[in-house]
Amino acid sequence: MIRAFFALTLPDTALDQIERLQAAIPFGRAAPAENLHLTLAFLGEVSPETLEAAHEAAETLAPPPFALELRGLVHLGRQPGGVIASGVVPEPRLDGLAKSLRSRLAGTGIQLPRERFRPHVTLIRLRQDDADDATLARILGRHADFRAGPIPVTGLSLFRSYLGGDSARHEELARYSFDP
Ligand code: 3AM
Repeated sequence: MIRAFFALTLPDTALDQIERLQAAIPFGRAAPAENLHLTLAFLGEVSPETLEAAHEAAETLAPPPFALELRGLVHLGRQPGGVIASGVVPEPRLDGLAKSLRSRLAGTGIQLPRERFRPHVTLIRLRQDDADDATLARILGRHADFRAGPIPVTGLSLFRSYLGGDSARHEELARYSFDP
């Protein structure tokens, strides 16, 4: 089985802005630049046949190119633990892209996790004893004005995720470019 997900990748300018922010947060494990992405749809563990069906579904997407901006920080998951992620300035074309992708995947019979789409970029992974509530709230507040972008969305990628060790390793299996 193959653990896979669809995501947007980030340009170097945004990666640099993120790296500076990560360096300013004194706890947790910073996600390495090659792992930074915005997940559109998590497939879970799928067979090679299902992966191929997902690949074919993604090839039919043709949204107009648009741009995103990251804004602010949020804590996701249960505290203690969870992750610090950046939020995304609301963008209907991003929601539309995630919806089209997910409905095409569902059309091939792929069962996706039920959670609604909550755009974010995971920046820091927290261990249980990394930060108490007050420390976390202080850090989120201190960096509330964090911005990164613009992030041109000219395509999306299919990633394989290898778990194990301290952080997952991601391998880009395919890239789908949107024609202008
Ligand atoms: O790094 P982010 O948060 O964008 O959270 C996981 C990660 O996204 C998400 O898939 C991405 C690659 O691992 N993910 C992992 N397990 C998940 C699940 N059961 C999940 N998303 C939804 N349901």
